[in-house]
Amino acid sequence: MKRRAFILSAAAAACSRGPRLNVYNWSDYVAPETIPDFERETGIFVRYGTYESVQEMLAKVMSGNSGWDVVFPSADYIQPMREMGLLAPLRPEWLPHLDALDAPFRHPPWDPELRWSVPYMWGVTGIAYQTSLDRPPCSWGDLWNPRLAGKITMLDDPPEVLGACLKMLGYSLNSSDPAQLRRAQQEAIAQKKLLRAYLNAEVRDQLVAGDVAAAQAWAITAAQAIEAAPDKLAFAFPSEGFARFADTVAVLRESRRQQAAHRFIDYLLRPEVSAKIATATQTATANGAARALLPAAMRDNPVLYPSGGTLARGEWFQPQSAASQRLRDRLWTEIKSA
Ligand code: N2P
Repeated sequence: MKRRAFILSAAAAACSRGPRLNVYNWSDYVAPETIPDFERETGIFVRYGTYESVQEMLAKVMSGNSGWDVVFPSADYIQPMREMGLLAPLRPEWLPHLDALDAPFRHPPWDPELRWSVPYMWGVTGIAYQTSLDRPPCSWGDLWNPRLAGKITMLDDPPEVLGACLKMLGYSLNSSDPAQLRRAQQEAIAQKKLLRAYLNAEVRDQLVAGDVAAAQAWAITAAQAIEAAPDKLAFAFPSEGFARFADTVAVLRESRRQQAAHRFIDYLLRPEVSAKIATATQTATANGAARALLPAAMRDNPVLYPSGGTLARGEWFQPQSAASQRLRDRLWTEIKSA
C-alpha cells in the first residue's frame, strides 16, 4: 500500500500534475539528495534552477512574474528587494525549525526579526591561490602583480570587485563617495589587462586544473577547490580587509505557493538536512544545530569558519542608496567595456 502510494505520487510528480514549487538557488548550494528527498517526503514536485550571481537572480525576478517561488538573496539585497515589493513577509508559525539557527543569525542586522529572510550560508571573500607560487598572495594589491598576468581572475560581481579595489585603497567596501568610487574604478580598469576573466563559482575547476594562479574567490568556492586539490591550493584573507557576506532564503511576493514555500524553507532548516548540505557543498552554514553535527574537520575548517580575530578584519556588505547604486552600476558597466 505504502509502495503503491509512493509510485502514484512519483508518477504524479513526473507529469507534474501534483503540487509544485519553483526554487531558484545559487549553484552548488544544496546536496544531491536535498531536492529528491523533499519531493519524496512531501509529494511536492520541485522545479529547481540555479544562478551564479545575485544580479542574475535579480534580473529574472524583477518583473514580479518570473514564476519562481523561493530565491536565495544575499543579505545586502534584502532591503532593496523589499523596497521593490518583491518579497513576501514570512510566517514564523510555518517555520518551526527557526531555532536551529546560530544565535547571531536569529537577529541579523539586515533583518533583525527575520520578517523577510532566513539566513542560509555565510562566508568571506578572499584570495584562492596555487601554493606553488613563490610569493603567495596575501593582499588585494598582489592581484595587480604583472608576474601573474593572464592567470588572475576576479569575481563577476560589481560590489565584490569595487569592494576589493576600495579595500586596497584603504576605504570602506560600502563607500558611496563618488571620488573614492572613481579611484576604485581606475584600479579595476588598470587591473583588467592582467585578468584572465571575471568568474564566480566557475573558477573552482580552473583553480584545480592549475589554469588560474590567484583568484578573488568566495571562501565557499575556495574550500571546494581546496578539497579537490589540498596540496596545490590555499586561501588568504587579504591584509587590507575583506568582504563578509551572508546568503538567505526568501519567498517571492508573486508566489501563489506560500505554504509549500515555507515547507521547503523549514525542511532546509532541519539540522540533518542542513548538515548534509554543508557537507556536500563545503559551505559555512548559518544553522548552528547543523554545524554541531558536522565532523570536526569540517566544523573547524579555517577557510569556512575563520577565527573571531580574522573575521574582525572583515566588513559586511551594506545596501547602497539608490543614487550610489546607480553610480556603481555605471562604473561597473564602464569597467566591463573598458
Ligand atoms: C554558491 C556561491 C555563493 C556565494 N555557488 C556568494 N554569495
